[in-house]
Amino acid sequence: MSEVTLFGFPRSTYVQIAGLVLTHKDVPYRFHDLESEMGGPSHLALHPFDRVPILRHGDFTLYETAAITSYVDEAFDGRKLTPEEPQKRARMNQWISAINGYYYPYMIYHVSHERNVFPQLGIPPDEKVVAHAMPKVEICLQVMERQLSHGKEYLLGSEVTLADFYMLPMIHAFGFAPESQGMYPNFPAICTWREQMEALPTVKRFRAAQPPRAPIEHARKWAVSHRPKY
Ligand SMILES: N[C@@H](CCC(=O)N[C@@H](CS)C(=O)NCC(=O)O)C(=O)O
Repeated sequence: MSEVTLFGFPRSTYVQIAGLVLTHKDVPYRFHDLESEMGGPSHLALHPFDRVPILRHGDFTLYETAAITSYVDEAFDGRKLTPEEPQKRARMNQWISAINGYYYPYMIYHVSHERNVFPQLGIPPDEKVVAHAMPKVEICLQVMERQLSHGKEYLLGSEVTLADFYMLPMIHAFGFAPESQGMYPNFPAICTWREQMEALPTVKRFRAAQPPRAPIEHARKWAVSHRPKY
């Protein structure tokens, strides 16, 4: 098999999605930590929009998590994470789009960055950013709770799909914000889903391979380059 390399920095939620999917599909891969290269020429040569993750498979290089996860699911053996049935597949894609459009921006880009990423670098949080995001986070969690109620094991029912591996890093990272402690217990179906996800051999293997949570040094520049303002 041609060599597979995942490029990114370990705490990135999107890099974790790609890592979880590679792990679930049992694809051996090498992780190239871009932390010291972020925004520099070697990174921009891989991703012209200055983001992560990037996947390399042999001489094929790909960026954007949706493209990467679909490729990994199709190109490698193992149980499919994409439903065959068009309506189920559409529902999975609806979840992925909602995660990109609402869950990531409010839970991670707004709250996690202000509560965890910036304070760990000595940058005080902007409470206005958090206050603006929290009602939207509440809606995100309500919608997810409704989807999982009636005993659904995973977002689409009894089968784990790409949508679950998209969601897990969001729920995990927001879990480090103090706001989550008051909120998560109000969403019992989400708590059960999270426990089930964390108990999957894939997730255990992935977590065991992760380095300790270190501050994201290159995020110092986010405070000036792309911090929301209210
Ligand atoms: N549309 C991209 C979004 C990826 C993304 O926003 N990644 C974040 C990390 S979670 C990033 O690269 N941020 C810029 C940086 O770290 O400087 C995808 O789906 O892959």
